Amino acid sequence: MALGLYLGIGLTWKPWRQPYENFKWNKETAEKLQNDVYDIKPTAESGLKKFKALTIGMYGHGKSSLINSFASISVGEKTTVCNAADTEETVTTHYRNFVYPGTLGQFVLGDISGLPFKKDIHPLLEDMKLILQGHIKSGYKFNPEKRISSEDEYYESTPKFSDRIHCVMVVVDSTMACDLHASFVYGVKTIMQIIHSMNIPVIAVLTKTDKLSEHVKYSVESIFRCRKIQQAIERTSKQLEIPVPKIYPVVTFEEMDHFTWRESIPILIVMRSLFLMAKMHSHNADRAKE
Ligand SMILES: Nc1nc2c(ncn2[C@@H]2O[C@H](COP(=O)(O)OP(=O)(O)O)[C@@H](O)[C@H]2O)c(=O)[nH]1
Ligand SMILES: [Mg+2]
Repeated sequence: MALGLYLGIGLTWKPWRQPYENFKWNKETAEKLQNDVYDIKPTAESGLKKFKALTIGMYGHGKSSLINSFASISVGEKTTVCNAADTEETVTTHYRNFVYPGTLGQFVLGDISGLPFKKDIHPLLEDMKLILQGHIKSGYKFNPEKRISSEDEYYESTPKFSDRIHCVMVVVDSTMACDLHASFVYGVKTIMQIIHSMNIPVIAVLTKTDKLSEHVKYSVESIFRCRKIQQAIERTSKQLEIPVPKIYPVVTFEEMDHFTWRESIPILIVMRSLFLMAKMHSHNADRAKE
C-alpha cells in the first residue's frame, strides 16, 4: 500500500460533509437510505404516478453510468439500462427516457446523450427547454441545425404535468472539475436559467471520484473526508453556480464487478436528495398555470 494511502495523507480528520445528523457508514445507514428512497412517492395533490428526472452533462462524464447505477439499486444487482462509453463520433444527440424495473418504478430518468457542448448549442438549448416543458417524447434525435417542429412525430403539443421534468441532475467528471470546458460551463449556465425560471430543482453529481482520489479508490468510505473531492466540489460550485451542499460526489458501479451496501451509500444519498426535491417540486407546482 502506498505510504500516503496508509498514513491518510489528503484526508480530513473529520468528514467535511455529514449527509445527515449522526451519519455513520454502515449497513443500517444503507438500508435506511434505501427504504427512504423506495418510500418517496408522488403526493396525491401532484396527480403524478411517476417523477421525471433529467440528466445533463458532457459526453463521457458518466451520465449513462449513473443512470445504470440507479437501475442496479432498483433491481438489487448490477444491471445496464443504457450503454456507457459509446464513442463520441457514433453517438447522435438524442433524448431517451428510462423506466426502471424493480423497486424504483416510480422514477423515470431522462438522458440526453451526445450533447455536443463543445460546439454551438443554441438550437439545442431551445429543444432542451421543450424537453423541460414536456414537449419532446423519448427517442427524439436532435438536429444541431434546427429546432424540432410541431409536426414532428416526437413533438407533444399538449404536454401533461406528468410529461414535464420534475428535477435535473448535472453530471460532472470530478477529474475535470477544476477546469471545466468553457462552452460546457456556458451551456449549463444557460440551461440553468431556464430551469430556474421554471422553478425546477437542480443538483450536480461528481462522478469518477475513485480516479481523483486513491483513498476513494481503495475505500469509498473516504469520499467525505478527501480534500481533493472537497476542492473539486468547491470549484464546480464556483464555475456552474450551484451551491456546494447541492453537489454530491459518487463512484458509479460501471467499473465494478458487483456492488455492496458500502458502495451504494453515495449513490443512495444522491437518489434520496434528487427524488425528495422532485416530490416537493411536483407537490407545490402550479399545475394549472404552467
Ligand atoms: N473509474 C470510474 N469510471 C467511471 C465512473 N463513471 C463512469 N466511468 C467510466 O467513464 C466512461 C464514460 O461513462 P458514460 O457513462 O458512458 O458517460 P456519458 O457519455 O456521460 O454517458 C465509461 O468508460 C465509464 O465506465 C466512475 O465513477 N469511476
Ligand atoms: Mg451516455
